[in-house]
Amino acid sequence: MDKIFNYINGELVEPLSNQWLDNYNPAIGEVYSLIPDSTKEDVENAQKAAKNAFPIWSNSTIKERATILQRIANLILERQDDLAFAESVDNGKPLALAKKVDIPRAATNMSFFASAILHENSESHQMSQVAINYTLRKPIGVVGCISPWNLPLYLFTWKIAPALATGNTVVAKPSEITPMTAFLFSKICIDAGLPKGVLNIVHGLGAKVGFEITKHPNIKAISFTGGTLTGQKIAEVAAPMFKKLSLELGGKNPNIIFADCDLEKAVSSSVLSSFSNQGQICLCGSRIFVERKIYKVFKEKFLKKVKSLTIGDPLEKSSKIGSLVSQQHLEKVLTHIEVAKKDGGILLAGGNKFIPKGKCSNGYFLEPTVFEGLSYDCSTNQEEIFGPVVTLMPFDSEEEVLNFANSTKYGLCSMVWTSDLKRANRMSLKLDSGIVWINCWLVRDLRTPFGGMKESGVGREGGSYALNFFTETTNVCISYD
Ligand code: TXE
Repeated sequence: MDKIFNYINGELVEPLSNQWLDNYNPAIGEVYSLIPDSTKEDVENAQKAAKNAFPIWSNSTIKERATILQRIANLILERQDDLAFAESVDNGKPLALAKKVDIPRAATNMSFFASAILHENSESHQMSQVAINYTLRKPIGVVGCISPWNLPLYLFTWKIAPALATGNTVVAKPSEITPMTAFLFSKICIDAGLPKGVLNIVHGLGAKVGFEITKHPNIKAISFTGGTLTGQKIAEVAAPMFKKLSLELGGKNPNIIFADCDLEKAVSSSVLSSFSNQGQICLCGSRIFVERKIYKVFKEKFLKKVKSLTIGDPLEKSSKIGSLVSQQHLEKVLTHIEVAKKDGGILLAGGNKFIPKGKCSNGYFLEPTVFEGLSYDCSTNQEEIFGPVVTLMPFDSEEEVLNFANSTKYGLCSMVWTSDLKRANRMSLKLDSGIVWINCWLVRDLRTPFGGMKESGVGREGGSYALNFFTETTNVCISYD
């Protein structure tokens, strides 16, 4: 059985406890590797390594840091086939998706921040004849990066890249459900010549390793992506310690379709925003609101495409829908489907476990599921399901659909389909969302602010937002006298 090792002080090491956790391949429902069941002592060693590495790394030049990050990006691309295969096996997502999205984006994360740090500028403020102010941005020290299982290497590198680029040293924890690509990433860092202790990866359970990282007094900032409930737990520990916190949490995103939209484009994009990655993306549009006059035609076209989606072995090129990430998550999503039925939902597609023939017959597969006839305020339309389950609902006015859209405790992203630019701007002003996509979905410029409001999180990632999060700011005022 393959073993995954921690990456501490530049070495691949076993957990001090020599205790291991099973790592599943969700498409076949079997354990295929073991991950360290790390403890407080492993986190302590990682933190010490990061602390010892900080003076040299923080005093390196931005050119030196940019060069190493770019070398890591190049090695990700060189090994992208192995990384994509590992991601698909670990997460259950189609291999084609891992090849097209996850791994290329991980490389882009590294190269983007390798370049961003070279072009980052800071402010100065002239006080006429009195004085000049300039803003210094300095690395914080040892920082913690904790990431989820839905886009494992993509979200892991999205945090690590800006943290390293700004001269911090890192203690990172990937999800225990999808640890493999983080392990392969640690080998890439060694091969790229990242100095020992600059990045440390400690595998293990959230409530153990994640908790120890969050509460360690020498880990000065926490960048987290995951569930809202976990975000609350992290904040409870970190806030009284006055740690900087970046929390990217759940979503329940409205996908709003006006009658004057490009219908074919709206339908095709809505299939992707509903079911990509088996609906396990915080940015998925799980509530589809359609202007009444086109509701029938949209529903027909949408359902036709949904029912043609091929579910099956994620390694098969033809598979559009892979397995969910775990048995536990499959059960959670099935429970939501039962609740939707009890709430009076009319099942238009899916709703059942899917059992492929052959080697994936024990995998955690679920049919893409579509409901209509539910009220906007029922739990199915209020709670994040994080699986291939969406609801359709007609609306009659902008005011009505804004009320529906803004009714949840989340505020991550919204999609608006319309050919009326004034309406698009009006809606964007009024939607409770950190991101609004007009006539598109998941179009990403990494310089833009990324994140949500309400219970979708605190802070923004991306571009200067990430570089500013991972630095402390000093204003220096020099008198002219
Ligand atoms: O996230 P978790 P999971 C949502 C989605 C999903 C739910 C749970 O609703 O069903 O979150 O998913 C670590 N202290 N999203 O289980 O549990 C954990 O080990 C410190 C939306 O992935 O939040 C993992 O590394 N760390 C999200 C990471 O936190 C802790 C994407 C995320 O785990 C911890 C994924 C603790 N007490 C899930 N408990 C998005 N917005 O993209 C756990 N962890």
